[in-house]
Amino acid sequence: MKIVHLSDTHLGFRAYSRLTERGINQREVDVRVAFQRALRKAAKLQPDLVLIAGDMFHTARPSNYSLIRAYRDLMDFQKIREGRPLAIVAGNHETPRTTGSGCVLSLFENISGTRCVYNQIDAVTFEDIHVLCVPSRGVEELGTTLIEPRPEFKVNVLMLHGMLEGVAAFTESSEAISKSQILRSDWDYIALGDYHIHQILADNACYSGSTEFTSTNIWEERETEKGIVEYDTETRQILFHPIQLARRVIDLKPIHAAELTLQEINDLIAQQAEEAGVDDAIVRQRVYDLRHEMRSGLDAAVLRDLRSRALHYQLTLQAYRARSAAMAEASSMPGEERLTLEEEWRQFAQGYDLPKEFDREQLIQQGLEYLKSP
Ligand SMILES: [Mn+2]
Repeated sequence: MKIVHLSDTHLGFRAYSRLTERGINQREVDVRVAFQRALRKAAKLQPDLVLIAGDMFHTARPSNYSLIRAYRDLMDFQKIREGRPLAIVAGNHETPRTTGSGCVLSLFENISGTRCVYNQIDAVTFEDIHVLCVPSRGVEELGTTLIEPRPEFKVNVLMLHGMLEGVAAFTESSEAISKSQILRSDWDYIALGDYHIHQILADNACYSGSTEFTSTNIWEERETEKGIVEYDTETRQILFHPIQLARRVIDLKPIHAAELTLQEINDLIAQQAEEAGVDDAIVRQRVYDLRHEMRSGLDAAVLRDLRSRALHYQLTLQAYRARSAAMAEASSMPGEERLTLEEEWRQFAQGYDLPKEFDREQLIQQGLEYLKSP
């Protein structure tokens, strides 16, 4: 039997300030395009079962733009598939804080062949297929629930939205889900969601990863591909299919400014951007060890031009600090890259739960202004 597994499409995600001609946030359109491409690829593979492992939506109350299009896209998808099984679990992003307010996913159960699980651990069945679903809200029940295949079904699938222990460095061991409870070879397949980087955990288990760059720190996943997973329960083979993204995410080489003149720094900023080609891309340029008095000498015209051409051009400045030799050595160790205050603020603000009427990018810029002022 053939399964297609996708996850973390984050429909309704918004970032940066650029709007389309119709006034929709450009990134909100980008994630929708990625969703469509993922579904198109999935339909071509003609799977018997499709799994969406959580965070289909970025928020519990997505905009009408994203909600209506997601509904249409899945209607079309299921029409092409003639109503073959589609199971969706809720991730943390689309789960409302209280159960009483209902979940947006319940709407999608009106589409033929579609079953959604959002409140608790629950199984959905399609004839001889059994899909045990653990939505985000069900994770805390794991300790008291038996998670195992049901032999009376021909195919047994486990779908879970949550972080398993050891998957990412930032997972607190107290919050992580025990691997031994979830990863068992007697499942025909284990579809995981929540972690945005595609990761294979066993021959029958993986995170498909997100379909666009939507996490709080997109820079840590910039080298990875986005896509969907195809799985064959007979051969137990995981096959990753990348999807083409709407725009590039470019992390330019950091400029180490301590020994450079202002002219050299400005030239490097312009030159690196030119070589990479920043038009319509999401770009970060880090400048390390910049002396305070040089800040105001950065070429405003060049930066203005880059900011207007890129979808987002982020200049991250780290102030020069006189360091002891030991500290300098420690900070140049590979893998150890401290965030600047600006980066930390940006990360925090990207993930912060904001009331709808606030423009996140404006808030971030405002915060950055405050950090700049003496
Ligand atoms: Mn997610």
